[in-house]
Amino acid sequence: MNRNIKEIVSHFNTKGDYLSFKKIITGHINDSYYIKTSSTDHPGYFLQWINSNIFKDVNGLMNNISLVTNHLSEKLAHHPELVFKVLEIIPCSDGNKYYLDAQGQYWRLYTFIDNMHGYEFVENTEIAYKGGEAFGIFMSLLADLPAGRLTDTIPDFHNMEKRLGNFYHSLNTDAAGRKKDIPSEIEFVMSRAEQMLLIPKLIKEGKLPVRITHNDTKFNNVLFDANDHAMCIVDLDTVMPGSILFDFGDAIRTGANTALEDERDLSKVDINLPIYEAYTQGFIQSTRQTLTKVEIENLAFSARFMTFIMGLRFLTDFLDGDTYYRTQYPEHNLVRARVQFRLVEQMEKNAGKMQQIVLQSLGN
Ligand code: GN1
Ligand code: MG
Repeated sequence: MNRNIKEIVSHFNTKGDYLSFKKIITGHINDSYYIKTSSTDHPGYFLQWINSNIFKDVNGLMNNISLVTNHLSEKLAHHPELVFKVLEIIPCSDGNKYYLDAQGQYWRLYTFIDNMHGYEFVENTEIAYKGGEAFGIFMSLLADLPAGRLTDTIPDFHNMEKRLGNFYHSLNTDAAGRKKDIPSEIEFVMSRAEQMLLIPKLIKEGKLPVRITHNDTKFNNVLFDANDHAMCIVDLDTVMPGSILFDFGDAIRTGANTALEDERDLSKVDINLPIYEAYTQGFIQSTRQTLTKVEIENLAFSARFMTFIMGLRFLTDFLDGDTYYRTQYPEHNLVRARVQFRLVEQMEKNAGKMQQIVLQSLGN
């Protein structure tokens, strides 16, 4: 794809003239760039190409982000004790929230959040606590934004029934001829499929509340400042109606894994219980007023649920021939799936302790 970044940026209302760009390697879906302008008192911009093969309704998606960021800014204005930053959408010169180029590609621009860092790997329990607290605050601040105003940017995103259905379909199709390589992973999925349907069942029966949730709470989506204060929640593409369990679970999947998402040495993969405990405490601290009994009962299990669903999605994409996630080598999705499944096993072994930690954190 031919990308003229300078030309693309020229359609947005920037401060200063375009000077240069730098590609930022992050995420598996969109492409990101840092944009430097001639303005000396501006941190620059964060340009993103939005993958519209995955996000089919970019207009709805950008409306969601606009509603959410406006709501957060208003709420924070009334809560001076909460020191947070909110992503700022930079509109195009015609007022549009995104730019659709002549090749049919979608672009958006944010103010760059400078002097912040995220954690690919959570280094200590203090960081974990603050991350949990921040994601909890994010959700709590959005609690009074009517969920019906947001579009589902990816319908059935964490719907296990649908994800299992897609997996079985890909297994039957075997588009890339890879089914023969994964007998033990198929067995892993089959043996756990039924228990994983508990959460969708509770949602269907109305026993788990549907709230506005982030739905992609990788730990590195919390940005920390130089003093390690959790300052900003980023990656808002999937903020839409969902269960709080999705947000808790995905943060544990990423933050409390002793290894990275694509570690080849599975012996390094384990659940880091002290990090899990600290995250749980921080999260409960900021959500305890909101959490229902059924949510609490399933909080520990949600970590396993989200780890399983990500493993399932990586494995499905491996079967499909890597059509969804960006990969760096042919078996990358399989490596990712194996890490998730190993982590599920480790969580199974520690299920009792994980449940106990939730209960203890509520007592604090
Ligand atoms: C994708 O691109 P990134 O890293 O923000 C995916 C998430 C997965 C994640 C796995 C829209 O997120 O659901 O958890 O990869 N996002 C989408 O690392 O599918
Ligand atoms: Mg994301």
